Amino acid sequence: MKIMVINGPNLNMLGLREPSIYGNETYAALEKLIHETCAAEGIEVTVMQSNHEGAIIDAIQSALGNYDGIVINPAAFTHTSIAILDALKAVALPAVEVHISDITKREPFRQISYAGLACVKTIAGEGFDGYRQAILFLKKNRRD
Ligand code: CA2
Repeated sequence: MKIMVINGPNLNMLGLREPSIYGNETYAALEKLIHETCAAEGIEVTVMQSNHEGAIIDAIQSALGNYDGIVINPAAFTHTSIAILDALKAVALPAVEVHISDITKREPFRQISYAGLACVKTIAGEGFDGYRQAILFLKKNRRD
């Protein structure tokens, strides 16, 4: 099984600011957790982060025919990007939306998720462990 993990804008700043919301751990630590989880589960993984909406759309499109599922934290683009929603719909791969914080308990503008409309599951407020849960969910619900 092969999955793509896509992280949106500013997630590369994790651990450097706002530890009360996103914790003290760095983006490098998040990548390590994802690689370790996938290695333990026998899953091949590509992890990417971009601050650019178009690069995220290109990554989603490139998953078609090459990956079995997507884990995506579109970060702030979650709440604004119909283009990312359309890309997820276009590839129609099983996708799980992850948010480190609980977006349902934050500002009203964070409670709207466009990307989530094309995802089979949303995991929010579980910290970095949400990525591990998303990977396990994709493995368990793998389409053959
Ligand atoms: O909770 C999440 O994972 C978010 O997707 C994170 C986004 C935010 O815009 C979403 O509403 C929820 C923010 C990404 C990282 O932002 C940082 C801001 C300051 C310091 C470090 C990271």
